[in-house]
Amino acid sequence: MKTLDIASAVIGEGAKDGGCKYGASALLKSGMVQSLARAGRSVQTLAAVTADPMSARDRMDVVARFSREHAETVLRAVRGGRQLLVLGGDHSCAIGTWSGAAQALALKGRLGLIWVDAHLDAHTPQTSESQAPHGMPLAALLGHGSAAFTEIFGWSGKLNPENVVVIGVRSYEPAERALLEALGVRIIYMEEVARRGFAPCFAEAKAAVTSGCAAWGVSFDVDGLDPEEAPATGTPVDNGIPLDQAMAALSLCRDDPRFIALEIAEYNPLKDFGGKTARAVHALAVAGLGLGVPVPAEDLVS
Ligand SMILES: [Mn+2]
Repeated sequence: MKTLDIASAVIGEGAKDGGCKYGASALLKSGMVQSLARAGRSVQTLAAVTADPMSARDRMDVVARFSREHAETVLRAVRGGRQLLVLGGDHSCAIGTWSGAAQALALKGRLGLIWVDAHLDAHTPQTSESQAPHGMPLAALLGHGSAAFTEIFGWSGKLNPENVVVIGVRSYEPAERALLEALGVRIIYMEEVARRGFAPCFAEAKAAVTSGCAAWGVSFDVDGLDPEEAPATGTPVDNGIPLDQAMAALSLCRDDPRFIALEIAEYNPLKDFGGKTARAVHALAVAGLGLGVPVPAEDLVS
């Protein structure tokens, strides 16, 4: 079993409400290393990468600079043969995470990605009303949007549309849907998840993102979960994925040597009174990365 590296993506500048900047440190403080160690993993915590607004021109530039540095951290970990847990951070951290993973694989083959989210995160500066970078990472990874986001490591198109599946979607703008449909990305909307269950949808997604790929990962936006169970997130949307179904699905990541990284973004500890959402995030991490029987969320301390 590989060593597990935890990468802290300390960024909130990609969102309107910057509270997610404190997500990674709060999750570590609430015992994430211990939760994973109890689940049988040997864990090492990497030096945090922190977005620095004072050295940047504007919000896009903050995210671009952060993304390049974070991508280098991920590149080193994946090249070193370690598995990764990336703790956000608003979801703009995904630009760096999956650019670094794709760069690490560049000569070995393609990267597949399951994107769990209430939103599509597929805006470009041309389509986004809010101009918030955390609404743009999936488009950027597919090669659309600001060159500062798409051209990390000097090449664009870190993900191929046929190796990306988005699940749990229930709030989006027409332009995002139009872009992803034009590219041929499979989108599993929440109504389909409600009908079929999340785990069967995730299993289908896994088959798609692993087909012909050297490695795969999961980017999990906490807002994909039902806000009854995970209220402390940047942009909650009702009627989301039940936590127990998410845990069952993520357990499909275990024991797959091609599974290189789990990213959990948009956890906002400033809204997490009582630590309920932290417990949900611990449960997701243990479900996806732990060994042995998945631990129920209520048994994880925070
Ligand atoms: Mn998102």
